[in-house]
Amino acid sequence: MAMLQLTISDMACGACVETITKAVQDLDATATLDADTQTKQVTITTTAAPDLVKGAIATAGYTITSA
Ligand SMILES: [Cu+2]
Repeated sequence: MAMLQLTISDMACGACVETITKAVQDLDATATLDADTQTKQVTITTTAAPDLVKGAIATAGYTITSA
């Protein structure tokens, strides 16, 4: 298990969190996300490789500004 802490600047609301969660869980169904739309911080616990997770989030249309 790896824990990733990312800042996703355009994660604005619950629907964004759902989209990001789905993108990550497509890679690893057991992944968990803890997201705060105020601070734009997301903590992801997953067995998937960090680069794949970041790629999936970018493909879903979101911008990672800090990793
Ligand atoms: Cu949104």
